[in-house]
Amino acid sequence: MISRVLSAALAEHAGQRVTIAGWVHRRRHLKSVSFLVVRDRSGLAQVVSASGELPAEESVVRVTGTVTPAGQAPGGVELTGPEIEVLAEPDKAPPFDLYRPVVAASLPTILDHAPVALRHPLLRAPLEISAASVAGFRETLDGLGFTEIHTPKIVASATESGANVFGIDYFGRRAYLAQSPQFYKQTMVGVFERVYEVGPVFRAEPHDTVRHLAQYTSLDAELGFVADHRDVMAVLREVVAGMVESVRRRAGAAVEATGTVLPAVPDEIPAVHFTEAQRLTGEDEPDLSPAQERWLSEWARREHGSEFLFVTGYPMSKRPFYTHPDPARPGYSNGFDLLFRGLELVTGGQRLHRYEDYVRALDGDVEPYEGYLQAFRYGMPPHGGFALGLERWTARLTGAANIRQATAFPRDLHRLSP
Ligand code: AMO
Repeated sequence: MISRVLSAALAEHAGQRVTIAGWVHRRRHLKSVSFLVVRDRSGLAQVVSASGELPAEESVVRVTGTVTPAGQAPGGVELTGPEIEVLAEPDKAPPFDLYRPVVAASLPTILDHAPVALRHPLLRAPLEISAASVAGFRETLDGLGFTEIHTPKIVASATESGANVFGIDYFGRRAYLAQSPQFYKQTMVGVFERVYEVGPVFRAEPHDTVRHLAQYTSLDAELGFVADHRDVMAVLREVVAGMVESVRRRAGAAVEATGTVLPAVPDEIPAVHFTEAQRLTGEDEPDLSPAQERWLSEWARREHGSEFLFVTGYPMSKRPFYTHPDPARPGYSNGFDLLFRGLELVTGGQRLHRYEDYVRALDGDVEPYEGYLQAFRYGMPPHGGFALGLERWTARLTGAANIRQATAFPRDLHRLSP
């Protein structure tokens, strides 16, 4: 259970009458006395009442009582002589007992009842870790001179590939839900040099897996004046370290509750070239399979003591058209992935930055991309960037088996509500 205790704060008011407000977490009747445990955003507090009549679990209450030392209570104090005001009564009981330390419900039951299930401290904890991670992402990039941007999620063309894009009707025209802020973040490098975005992206994923969502939160960054992809990887290393540090600082109780083991981020994250990754795994497919990613992660842990591994130099044929080729190795790119605990967590790389290179990459078919390509017609610096999938990060960090445990309201092949 969350170890933070609301009554620890109450201890500073021993002997005084105080008012707290929250939800009835648990009620318990003994022979002559009843106990009410109240939960608020900071933790739990025990209330002792002589009355046998107590509001039901998940009632919203305001309680005024005297702070009294009590060895057995969480935080060493309880409220006695309470006046209890019920602000809202629940219509029915929660789908499972929220006060039990272990969650006695299946994932579908939890997801179907998310608005109430997520009140369980253990189910809420990954969301706290996620929030702390985003704070660390922003903090690190703000410190490096990046500007936060907000780009449209209703767009005119696919960015990553046409295959997994959702089409929508936009006032009678064909439009799409953005698969990535890719084009816009590149464009904004021409304005700010260094930009980032935290926002939803949409992927019409036809696969029902534990690592894919149809909507997820993408942590994107893009920066100008890079020598090549290695400058981007160096920024990514800082970002990941900042996220881990922020989780440690801001979400300590959630880390403890979930048994999360925070990774060490090496000063230099080990990197292997794609061809070397193929040689190591003894495969020669043009992309890495999930099994290869797991194997490589294990290898990095064994050989380099690192839970992170960069794979660089993916074949050009497997990367989107905006990818910059490796000038030294024809057919290979300056694109990379970052693997974390067996899974692809980040994709990034250096991009093309000259207009004529885009015309060539698109085989002259520039018309659908006219808006985006304006940036390149008016001069763009060599640049690159990356995108980190927030839910994958949170799931990997907390050891959740399913990405759906790392978001409040997952969207997938089957799920559209709540
Ligand atoms: P990519 O398509 O590889 O790259 O996505 C980047 C990262 O997003 C996460 N991710 C997903 N998470 C949950 N569900 C999904 N369906 C899903 N698909 C991807 C992964 C992945 O590494 N524009 C490029 C990024 C760039 O080059 O800057 C892009 O979107 O963690």
